[in-house]
Amino acid sequence: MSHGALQRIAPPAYVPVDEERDDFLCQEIRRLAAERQALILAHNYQLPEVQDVADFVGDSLGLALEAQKDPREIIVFCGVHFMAESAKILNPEKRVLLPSLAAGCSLSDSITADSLEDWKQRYPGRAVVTYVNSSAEVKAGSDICCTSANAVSVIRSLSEEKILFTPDRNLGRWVARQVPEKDIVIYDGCCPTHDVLRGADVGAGKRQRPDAVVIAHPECREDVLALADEICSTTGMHAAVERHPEAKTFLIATEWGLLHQLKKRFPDREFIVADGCIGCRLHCPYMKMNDLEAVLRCLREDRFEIRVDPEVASRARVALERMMAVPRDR
Ligand code: CIZ
Repeated sequence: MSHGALQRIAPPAYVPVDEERDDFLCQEIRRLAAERQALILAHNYQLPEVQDVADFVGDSLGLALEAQKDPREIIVFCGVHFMAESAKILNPEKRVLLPSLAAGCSLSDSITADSLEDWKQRYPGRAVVTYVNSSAEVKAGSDICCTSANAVSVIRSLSEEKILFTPDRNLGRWVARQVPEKDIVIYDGCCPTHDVLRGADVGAGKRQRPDAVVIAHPECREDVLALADEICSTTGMHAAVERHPEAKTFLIATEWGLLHQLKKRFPDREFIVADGCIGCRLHCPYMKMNDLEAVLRCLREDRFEIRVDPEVASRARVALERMMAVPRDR
């Protein structure tokens, strides 16, 4: 499909919404969640209506921590598979349900336990730092995990100078530039949703709105990051907006679901998806698989339960807990 054709696709944000049906589904979801004492968590990239029905919205680590704090035994995790797995690893005694089992992650799929072992053999003796967008098996084979909110601090916290960073090459390059004292080999994976965006797209947006502040996620390519005023995790983007009290317009280079909370929290500011087509390229199809119908089915039919092999989970937990002891970057 050509770039032009992509721009003509009706952006997902404009799919006509049946408000009456959505209201009914939301009421049913809230009623069943209360009856079953289930906690509903939604990632920042979920559909706006799913974010609105959830008890908490946040990034994957923030949601896993929320699950730890909350006494409820059932967690409905509206996110993608690796996130629900992390929540299960950190909350082994709870039932973690993922509304759509098809909600995977291309970045996470770009590295398997076997391909990690190949890389470790090619680069022996390196500390393995793995982005949380990875399976439980890959986390289990890693020394420490990181998120986009703490990757720089995690790498600085290590005594080893030689690092193997997996699986996101864009995040890895961005981190490596900030920690030049470390020798970092970077695995060749990426998030296709972020990797498709080009500097030229952001440049075009900037020419139309020269006053706009550009906020980009570090999973974006180098040419996008070069044009950004702020580079941060999804949660960090809220603080980034606060750092620009004079700015009225923001170009946001990440999955379009994030704009929902930004618009709610800063109603007097304008947020524009940096792909120039209102989220038709910065659109993660997996994140959008948990629609209201799927969330309701999940509560009604008690599916799909996430299970992690206990031995894998205990090694993955060590890598996650080592990371959690390191503060966020900012
Ligand atoms: O860790 C997360 O939730 C992801 C995928 C990105 C972010 O920046 O929050």
